[in-house]
Amino acid sequence: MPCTFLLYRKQNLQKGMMEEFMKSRITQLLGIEHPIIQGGMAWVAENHLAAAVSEAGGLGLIGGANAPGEVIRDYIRKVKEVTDKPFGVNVMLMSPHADDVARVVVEEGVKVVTTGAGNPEKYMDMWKEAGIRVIPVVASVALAKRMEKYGADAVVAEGCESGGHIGEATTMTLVPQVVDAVSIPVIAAGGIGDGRGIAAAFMLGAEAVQMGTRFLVAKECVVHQNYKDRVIKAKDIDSTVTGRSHGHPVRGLRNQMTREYTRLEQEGKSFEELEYLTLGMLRKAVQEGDVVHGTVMAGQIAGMVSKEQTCKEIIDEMMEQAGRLLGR
Ligand code: TUI
Repeated sequence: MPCTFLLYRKQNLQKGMMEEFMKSRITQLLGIEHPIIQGGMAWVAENHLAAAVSEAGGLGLIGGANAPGEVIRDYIRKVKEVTDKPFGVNVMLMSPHADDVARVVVEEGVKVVTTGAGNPEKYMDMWKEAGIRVIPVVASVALAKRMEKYGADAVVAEGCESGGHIGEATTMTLVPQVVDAVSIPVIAAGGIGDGRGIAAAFMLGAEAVQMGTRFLVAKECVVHQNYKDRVIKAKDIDSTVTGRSHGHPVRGLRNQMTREYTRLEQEGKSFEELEYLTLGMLRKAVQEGDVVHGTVMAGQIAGMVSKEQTCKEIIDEMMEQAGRLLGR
């Protein structure tokens, strides 16, 4: 697969159209200015964050998480009230409400759907018939190929540097392997937090990036201040993965809860026995600011996130840096 971004770049430089810099099949497909997608983070990515990212020229996502369909319908309507730029919804496939959310996005005329934590095959026909751009998040080449076969418009290849539910492969190894395996555009995710990461992702063949952790500390992000402060103070090795022994690996910042979880996991406790430690604990951290007992999902780039900024400041700064590195 030739690097589509470089092709665009050459054509555009020839035409002298510098404003077209870093356009790709993804910016075209989604009708967005910058190749930046905000992760659909559970409990975090609600209407304010999604609208702010979209207004700043990226693609804002509402995170479906474990929320009922009607909550997501309300978020969708609130985003539409404040922006007419494109935005999307992430359907978290492990949610008990996934069927409802999958239907609500069709009813509300959402243009872009991403999926996470599973295989979205059973919804693909319904979404494609509704004209929705479908972008599954994948953690393996096998699922990327399968999604292409089922009509996905693009895939997000997410490496295990990401926060939250993760796969096994790193971004550096997964992205080029997925790029080589499919013809649809690939969006890189996991461990990308600034313009250097964006430039590197494009060099791996990605045509856009998805970022969560950097947007966690955006001024428009409603996550509790304690959560933001914890991310801002985090160092390079402050995240850890719990749940590997049960096949549900989740990356978050180390705290009393993750230490206890790890200890019990090493003792061989079952998933059911450990569930009490995490049930409702993401909400507790995000909304109540309990970053000691709560689940503080964040990716490995937390160590690089040093200040609160608006979504526009974050996106403009990263695009400027990426542009400089890629020889604008
Ligand atoms: O989905 C995510 N990240 C998430 S979802 C989430 S909500 C949650 N809350 C508490 C516990 C667990 C989750 C928090 N973070 N990222 C996308 C992603 N999808 N990463 C990895 C995958 C994935 C993994 C395996 C997708 C498909 C898959 O296998 C499907 C199959 O059938 O092979």
